[in-house]
Amino acid sequence: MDALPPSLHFEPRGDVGTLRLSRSHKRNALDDDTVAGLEQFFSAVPDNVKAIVLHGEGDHFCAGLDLSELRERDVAAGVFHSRSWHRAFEHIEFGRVPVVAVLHGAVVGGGLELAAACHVRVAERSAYYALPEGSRGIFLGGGGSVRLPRLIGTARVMDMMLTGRTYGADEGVALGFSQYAVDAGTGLAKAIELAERIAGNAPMTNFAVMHVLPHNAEQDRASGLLMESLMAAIAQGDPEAKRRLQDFLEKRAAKTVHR
Ligand code: 1HE
Repeated sequence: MDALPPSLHFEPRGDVGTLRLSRSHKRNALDDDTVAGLEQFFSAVPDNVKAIVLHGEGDHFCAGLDLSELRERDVAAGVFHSRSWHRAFEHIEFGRVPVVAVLHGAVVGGGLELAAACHVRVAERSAYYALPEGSRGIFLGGGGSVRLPRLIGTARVMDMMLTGRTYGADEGVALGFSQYAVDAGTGLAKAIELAERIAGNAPMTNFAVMHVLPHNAEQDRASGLLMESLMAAIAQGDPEAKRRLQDFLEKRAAKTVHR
């Protein structure tokens, strides 16, 4: 793996890897180097890593776009800048392995766009969500206008951007910002536990979940159903699926129960 910028810190932990936004003096605001580092990392996740946990150093997950870099940019540079975020975040959403984000403190602007590109979100109770773009005179640029309405609904995104409304961690679970809310200081451990579960799945199943579900949410019904049949056949034809089915039929596998 090529060297990452100092604002990103990767730590392998067996099947799971953690990637930390390490720019807490700027509240993990995303500057160009960090966005390029995210693209570089997620386009070449180390082969032995099966799930990633993304978290932020300090008191905040991410304060969004580094506003100090915005001053110098003209219109054309603005388009290319936004496209660079799109490339990086597409590598997260449609990469090789699922990504679990740990959210705490500010999850705002581009920080919320980054969180939305991840597959599972664990929010500590300090987490809050905001889209201050409206008040800063700018717009979403990291895919948020596409991903966020699908996550929390167009009307809610409009309200957040037009009126500056914010949401907290607990209501965030009910509204779709995150799938989990946990106590302060426990988010990383919870995310690692979830990532280890994810890493234990057959890789083809994780691939199918990450790639087919979002596409099927967007394409027409007939194409979606056909895609599902093709993916189901590919997944079940994999030797890993055969082994797991055999384990169940010979009573070596865990039962599916509700705890
Ligand atoms: C920053 C940034 C940033 C902090 N760009 N430098 N995002 C926002 O509009 C959120 C802006 N940030 C804040 O509202 C606050 O910083 C926080 C609520 C997140 C945290 O407050 P606090 O009191 O802990 O920290 P602070 O004193 O405000 O900031 C500490 C330092 O980080 C300070 O720099 P310093 O050199 O004076 O120490 C801040 O200037 C710096 N900092 N946030 C640059 N965002 C692809 S389009 C996406 C569009 C967007 O993301 S718009 C939303 C931008």
